Amino acid sequence: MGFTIDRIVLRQISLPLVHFFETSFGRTTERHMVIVEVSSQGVSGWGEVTAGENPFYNEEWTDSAWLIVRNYAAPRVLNRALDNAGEVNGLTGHIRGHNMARGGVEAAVWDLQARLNGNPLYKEIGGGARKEIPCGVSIGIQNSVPELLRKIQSELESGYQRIKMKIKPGWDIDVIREVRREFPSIKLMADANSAYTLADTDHLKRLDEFYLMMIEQPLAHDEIIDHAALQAKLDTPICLDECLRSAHQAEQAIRLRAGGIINIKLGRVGGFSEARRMHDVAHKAGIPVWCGGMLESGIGRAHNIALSTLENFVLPGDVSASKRYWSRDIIQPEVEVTPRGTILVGDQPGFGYQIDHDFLRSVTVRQEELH
Ligand code: OSB
Ligand code: MG
Repeated sequence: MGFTIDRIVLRQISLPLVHFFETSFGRTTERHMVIVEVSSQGVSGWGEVTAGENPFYNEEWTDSAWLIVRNYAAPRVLNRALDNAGEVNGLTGHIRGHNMARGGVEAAVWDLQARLNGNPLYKEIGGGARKEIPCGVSIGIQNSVPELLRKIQSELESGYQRIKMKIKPGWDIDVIREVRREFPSIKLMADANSAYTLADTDHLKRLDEFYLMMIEQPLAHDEIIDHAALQAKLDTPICLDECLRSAHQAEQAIRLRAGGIINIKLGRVGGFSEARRMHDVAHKAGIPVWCGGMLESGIGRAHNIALSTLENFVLPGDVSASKRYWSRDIIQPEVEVTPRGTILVGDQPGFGYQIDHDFLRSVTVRQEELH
């Protein structure tokens, strides 16, 4: 059954992180994200734009996302008769780049469709291969090695199934050696967020000694070919993040053997339709995938949980409990993780959690309604 979106509300919210998050491109202490509410005859669907506060992970940031959603993506779906949320990707497809802004709108429309149909979101997108999502954590660069070791210890005690640590030149080999000495048998991986070049090949080769599950995006954010050259030299599998923005790029990377694993992020690829296509391409090629995170609020987190129920999301992802990020989340109940390091997938219509409207209002720093 089709539907028409008759109202879109954009909100920019601000949420302080309980602990700063540092990557090779910088430190984040407070998130500013754009939340998209799309409504049809009084029923609302919700989406989150996962862009950061600065254009450092990719070209997008909160302010660019606001303008792209308001001036380009939202008007393309507003007051248009839709047969299926799968049409949104094409309707905004002529916008160059800005996948996170497009994806925030697209995800909201999927959530709306799920609610209108009375289905859980995971079912609407063709997921449901598992009712329990295996969870890992992404741990940022810390002020000291002992602090990192303490954090890893505490996440393992919470039950998380794998540890990802951020690395950069100067915080890599020696730090990983300490981690491996302390935790010789954990599932461990490293994420460089594009901090190296092919000239660092010999240096990165030394990581093989630590039998990591994978090294994520060691080379440039827009580079596939160099990753293929590096992968040929490394035993450690390369996992691609930043450089894969579409299913087609994933196909090219697989053909070139640029990596053995793919991190799929809903925002980076522009929403569920493309995420599903990327998942299918990898699945067909025997490449496992996992769901990445962008320090999302509960809304984006709930979407990630739905995405993680697709069949080929076989590795623990970066989707973890709300309380690791926020002293209070904008959804209820908050996302919780079981002692065995999993998230249970609910069967309520839509993304499966309630919006905490009072709290949402209190963290909203700008709002605009489109008709
Ligand atoms: O590269 O996966 C990344 C956070 C911000 C930007 C990029 C990345 C990350 C994470 C955090 O690793 C994942 C999370 O806990 O949400
Ligand atoms: Mg990454």
